[in-house]
Amino acid sequence: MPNGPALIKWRYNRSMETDTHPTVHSERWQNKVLPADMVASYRTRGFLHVPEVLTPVEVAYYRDAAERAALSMPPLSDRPVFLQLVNVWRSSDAMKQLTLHPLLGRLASELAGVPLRLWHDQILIKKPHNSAATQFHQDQPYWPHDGGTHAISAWIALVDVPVERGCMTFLTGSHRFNNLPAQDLGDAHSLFGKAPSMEWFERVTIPLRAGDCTFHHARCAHMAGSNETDVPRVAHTIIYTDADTRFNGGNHVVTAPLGLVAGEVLTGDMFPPINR
Ligand SMILES: O=C(O)CCC(=O)C(=O)O
Repeated sequence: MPNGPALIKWRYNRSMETDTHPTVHSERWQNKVLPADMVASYRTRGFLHVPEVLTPVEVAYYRDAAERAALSMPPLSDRPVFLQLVNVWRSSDAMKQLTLHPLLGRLASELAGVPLRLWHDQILIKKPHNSAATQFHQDQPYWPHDGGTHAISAWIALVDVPVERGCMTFLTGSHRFNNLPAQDLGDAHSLFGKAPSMEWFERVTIPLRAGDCTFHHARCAHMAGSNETDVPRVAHTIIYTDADTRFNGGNHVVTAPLGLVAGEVLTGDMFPPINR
């Protein structure tokens, strides 16, 4: 599908747009470690809502950059659940600033509690009136990793994401389930067929204001609803993994072109360490 015309129809009122990279970060979290109860909640439940990680000026700047990336980059997939762009930071200087954002990296490191490196990023756009939900799944089974037991994703809302626009729902405690086979995120029964007890786990749905984010553990099962609104749901995700994660030889779009050998640590320009 040609991205251009479809996306141009969605363009926003850019009254807050700035062409200059915003250097002022959210005051709410500057020079402040995450409170111990938030860290404990993440480790017990497998996910956490962190409000106001981006300022309104940052949101406008990165939303514009994400839209421009969607117009210019070939998507990895444009399937019913979402339009997916992978490793946007490698082609967009503006999005690189978000993917390597020091505040997000620091918060992720505090939650994981171990040194991290970048695994990859993604822009995930659910088009208006898209009836397809992203069904429950864990992320880790998709990845060619040995180790990486603390891998964590930041899911950043670049528009307001109420329930009706496709916010995320998490299954509390599901991050303790290891070694499940990959689940089909187009099939509502896939996860529960592989882990029947999870059907009865607490489900926590978290609407986000633009600039808020959720963090989730790579094995925390999650889904995102359909987008019933007139506005595209634009989210950016930054995926971090343990700094000592090794490549296991599996197939993945990020590692396929790199000629890695099974057993080697994911390192180098593609997987920069995150400074805490
Ligand atoms: O945004 C979505 O639709 C799903 C996101 C997701 O599965 C993830 O960030 O791991």
